[in-house]
Amino acid sequence: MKQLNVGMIGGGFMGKAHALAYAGMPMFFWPAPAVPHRHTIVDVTEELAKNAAMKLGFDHYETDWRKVVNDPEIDVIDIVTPNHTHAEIAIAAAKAGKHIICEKPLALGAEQAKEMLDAVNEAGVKHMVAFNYRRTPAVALAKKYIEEGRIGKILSFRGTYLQDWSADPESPLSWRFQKKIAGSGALGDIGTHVVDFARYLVGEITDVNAVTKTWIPERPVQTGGTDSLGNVKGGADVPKSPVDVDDEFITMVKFDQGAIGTIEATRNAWGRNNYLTFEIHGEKGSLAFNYERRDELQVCFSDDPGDAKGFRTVYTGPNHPYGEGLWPIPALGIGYGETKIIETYDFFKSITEDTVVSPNFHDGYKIEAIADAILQSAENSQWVTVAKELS
Ligand code: NAI
Ligand code: SOE
Repeated sequence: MKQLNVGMIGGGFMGKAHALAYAGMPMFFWPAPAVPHRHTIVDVTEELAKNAAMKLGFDHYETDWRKVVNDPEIDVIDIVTPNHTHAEIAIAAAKAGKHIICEKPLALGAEQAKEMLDAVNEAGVKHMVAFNYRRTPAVALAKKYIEEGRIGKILSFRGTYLQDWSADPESPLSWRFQKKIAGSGALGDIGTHVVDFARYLVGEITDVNAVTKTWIPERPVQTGGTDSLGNVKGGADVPKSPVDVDDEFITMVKFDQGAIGTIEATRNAWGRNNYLTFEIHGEKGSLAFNYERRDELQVCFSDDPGDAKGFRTVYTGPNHPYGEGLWPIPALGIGYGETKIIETYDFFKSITEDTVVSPNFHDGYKIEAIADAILQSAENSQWVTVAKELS
């Protein structure tokens, strides 16, 4: 069985999720396309890197990502660092001939994302951007129904991503609230997951008309680089600094095939946790999904008997996408980890079978262009057409 050596850059929340996926993927999908080997992990200090290596099962650790990117033993570079570092690491990794999986959002904006896309294309390496939620089996099932024409021509898409971890003004100013590190706020951090759903399920977004809001203009400065996602609060004695990104956005969208829709995201919605949803209406039926009930797809077909018409629940399991690798009875329940395991499986398959995997840097670039258009639209209070050459 082929083994691929992974060099992971960053040992925080996503470091843990991706390491779990490397360990778990062959247990779920056997024979695995290749066995991921956790070779080297990088973090910014010796202490962080050493701890991450022990905790996440890597053989080696480093504090300089450049050494790992240029290590001939490494096959795959996994970028799980804050957003402002993605481009430099990915471009260097492409030049070194490594296959790359990079966390979302791909970059700080479309211009930077294009440089990353050019670098991987020039190098001929495999590339993926980690919008893992589309690999939830219920979301992949929605895609299957749409491709089979089960809901007919799509009329509309409504997508939300609502969380509440930053609703408290004492939730600190981590890297996610700083434009120079994050690029944007709720838009880049969570709204892009919905944009990925919209493009995956419906088609290309051509026009946007948006509003953005920053509800909490300053926050206590967080100590340390890792974002505690509001689980550690600032105190009255902690100095505050300005937030220069959006807390919330809502946009209308138009799609290339004629559908219309809305996309919104906020991290200030008390009571909402990982409320990542879509509802799609077609000429012959509707589909609805909420990640907080991730084993379920709500379906309604126009030819359902009149006395049984209404949404009903399909619980995903062995008969559905990725069912062969997951649990043997519907509704045993998958978690966040399984979405990352499936992502790893598809990425490794693209490497060993030499195929194109999606979402890749091209998708990441298009999503950045849509995010840029959303910010521009909000600033100018008008419809903005996403650059034509991207479609
Ligand atoms: P985090 O704050 O938990 O961890 C980031 C880690 O990277 C920290 O340990 C930090 O010390 C390290 N780091 C920073 N600069 C570095 C450098 N130059 N070299 C090596 N290590 C460095 O952040 P988290 O939540 O893991 O986010 C990382 C990326 O993953 C972000 O782009 C974020 O948007 C994305 N993300 C994606 C999720 C998804 O569902 N797909 C979920 C959470 C985050
Ligand atoms: C914080 O909003 C966060 O960790 C995002 O960065 C992820 O992309 C999302 O999936 C979960 O929430």
